[in-house]
Amino acid sequence: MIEFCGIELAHPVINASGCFDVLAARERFGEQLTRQFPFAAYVSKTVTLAPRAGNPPPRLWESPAGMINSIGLPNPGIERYLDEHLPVYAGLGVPLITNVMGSSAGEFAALIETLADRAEVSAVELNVSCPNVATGLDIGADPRGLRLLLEELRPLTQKPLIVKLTPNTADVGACASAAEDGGADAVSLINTLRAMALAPGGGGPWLGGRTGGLSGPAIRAVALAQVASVAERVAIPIIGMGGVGSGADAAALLEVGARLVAVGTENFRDPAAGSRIAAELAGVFAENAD
Ligand code: RRO
Repeated sequence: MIEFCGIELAHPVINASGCFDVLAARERFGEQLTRQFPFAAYVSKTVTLAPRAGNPPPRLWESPAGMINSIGLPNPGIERYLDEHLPVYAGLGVPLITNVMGSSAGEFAALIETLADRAEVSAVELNVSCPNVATGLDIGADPRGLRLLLEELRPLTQKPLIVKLTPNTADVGACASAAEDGGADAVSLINTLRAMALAPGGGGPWLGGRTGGLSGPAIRAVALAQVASVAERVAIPIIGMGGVGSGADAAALLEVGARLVAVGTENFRDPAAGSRIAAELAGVFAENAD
């Protein structure tokens, strides 16, 4: 058992927000998914107060050892999330972490207050780091703004607050430390790195949102460096992610200071990645114990 912000988890491997669609997986894999859910906790895709359609297509670009997404936060809004998604997520048999994003402190506050008395939700992850929307982004790269935001949100719920940090900043350690000072219970990193691809044959940017976020093995070394530097700055637990595709990758993030590891882009290549990586990680631990 792993303890994380007072929550008991069977192992240290969870999914990265937006990278494992339970509703789609249930259609494909049926009840087996809920009998043997691959992750120790489920992190849902970012939800906002009002519904959002997302960015215009194209939304994906495959790059060497990775991909660039410009999804733009499509989601049904918090009301439909509670009515339609929450009952399914609550039946997965693992703790649920709901990821939320607001474009102002007031929107974040409304989301947190709405979730505060929902017993199905074990923790809330604050997305201050999506690279694909015009608003809500800068606060994650501004240590003072981040501390003030957390100070405002902290009294609104007893649930653990996890701050999803942006890698698109010169000093991620300062942002993590500010989140901790403001009352965050944990930090998670890294979100995607801002990136761009041009349309083959000309015509400007390929992605409908112009720029997007780079993920996958291409960012693994960046994630390792940023998690290591955050671990030197904060005492609160860290969820490490970025290019994790194997138990060895997960073990590396744990070695530099992460408490949990999240699997993101690898889920799109291998829908069974969660259980495979958790098993590989257990193998790494067993080898090290010998
Ligand atoms: O939806 C997205 O475009 C998105 C989000 Br919310 C995020 O946090 N990170 C990302 O790479 N894409």
